[in-house]
Parts: sequence; C-alpha cells; structure tokens
Amino acid sequence: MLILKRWAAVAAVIGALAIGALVAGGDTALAALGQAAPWQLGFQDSATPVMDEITSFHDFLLYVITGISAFVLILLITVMVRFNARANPTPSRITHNTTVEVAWTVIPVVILAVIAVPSFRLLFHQLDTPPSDITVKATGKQWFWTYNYPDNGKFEFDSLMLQDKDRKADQPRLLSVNNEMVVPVNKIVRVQVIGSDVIHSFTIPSFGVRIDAIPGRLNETWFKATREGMYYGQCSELCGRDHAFMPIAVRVVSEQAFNEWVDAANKRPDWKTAGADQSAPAAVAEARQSSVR
Ligand SMILES: [Cu+2]
Repeated sequence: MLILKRWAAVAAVIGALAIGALVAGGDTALAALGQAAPWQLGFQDSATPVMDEITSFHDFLLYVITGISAFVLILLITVMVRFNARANPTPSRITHNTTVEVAWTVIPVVILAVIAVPSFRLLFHQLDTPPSDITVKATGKQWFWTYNYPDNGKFEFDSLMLQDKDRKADQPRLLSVNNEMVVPVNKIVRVQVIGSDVIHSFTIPSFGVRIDAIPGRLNETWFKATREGMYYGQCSELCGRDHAFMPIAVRVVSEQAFNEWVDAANKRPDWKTAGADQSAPAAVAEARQSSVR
C-alpha cells in the first residue's frame, strides 16, 4: 500500500504541473512584448498574425497532449491497482480483441489528422510570402547583422550589440544594438536573409520568425507587425565564438516615422562606418567576461 500511496503522490504532482503549464500557456501576462521576461512561461507576446496562429496552435496541442498523458496515466494506474498479482491472482487468458485493436489504431490516426490540418495551414501561412510592401535584406556576419533596404535607397548599415556604458536605462542588456532595423507598422515586410561567412539564423520570437542565414543562398520570410514598439531576437544557429552577442533589434514605427527614417538614412553619409566603430569587440569582451562570472 505504501508503494501505491507513493505512486498516487507522484501522479498528483504530475497533474499539478500539467495544470500549471496549461494555465501558464494561456496566460501571457508574465511575458513582455518583444523580449523575454524573468520567470516567463510560454511564448513572448505575439505581434504578428503568424505568431497569433503559432500561439493558438501551441495552446491547442497542449490540450491534446495533456488529454493523452492523463489517459495513459489513468490506464497505468488502473493496471497497477486492479491487475497486480495480489489483487488479481488468476489472470485472464485473452490475447486478442478486435474492437480494442481497431480502436487503438483508428483513434490515434484521427488525432494525428486533427493535428495535421492546422499544422499544415500554419506552415503554409509562414512560408507563402504575400505581396510585400517593403523588403529588408539581413546579412548574418561573424558576429553582427548588416541590413539594407533594396527598395528604399542605397544605404546599408551594420547592427552591433551595445556596450553596457552606451546603454540607456530602457535598453535591455545583450539585446540592444547601435543601429536598429526599422520597419513600418501594419505593412507586410519581406525579409531576405543570407549569411556571409557561416550559417546564422534570423529569429524574432514575437513575430514568429526564424530562418537560417546560409552563405550562398538567399532565404526569404515575412512578417506584418501589428503593434509599434521594440522587438528583440538573437542569432539562433551556433555560429562561432560570439554567437551569443549578435542580437537582432527591430523597431516598429508608424508609416510616417518610417518614411522620415528612410529619408534621414539616405542622407546619412557615415552609415557604413557607424557599425565598424570598433565598439563591438569591446562590448563582446565585456559581455563575455560578465557571463563567465
Ligand atoms: Cu550567428
């Protein structure tokens, strides 16, 4: 009986954890917009239609797997309690049951089909770039990102992680950069992604965007940010020594502010050198020092 009690305690803990995860998955109050928050559970708040879809698909799957896990747990406990050698000394000799065999084949197939339909719909939504309003090209380099806007002028700039001494109070550590990628709100932004040396990965969790930056291959993704603000991501493909120190920072602004930014960017003569001001190696050395500690 002691063993049974222990198992019951384990089951209770697992059940409590599952319910906790379920509640946390649906409650995004803990998550901040555009960046991770301490003790966050679940995704960052969504800022694009694709991320809305990812979030609801995730929540749906959580219900499915919780149901399956609970069902299997109940079966296991029933077997342990009712059919152990003491409770059931003369076991049944049945080896086949057609109804049960058909059920345990058909029901999982139905569950997989129910999962597959929204899954493929989401994949299609992510990978099928709609006609875009603007195009941004992001080039992953060891270890920073270079952006240019092929439809908006000839300017190009490097985006490097900020040193602690250059950071303002509202700029998060290890995520803020000297030159942010700027895009207009409620516009479809096509992002062309490429690597110039090794494979990097362009990732913005709040946008539901993640795509590899591969040398010699122009990858493409898209997003439509529906809320203004700052959104952060990080290179998500291990790319070498300073992989952890090449954040992605996107500022979503009104269309008017975006047009003003483009005008200013086109007039700025020192863009190319703005990133190459050698602040990056120092910032990285500093960050590496303090993360080792
Ligand atoms: Cu990288």
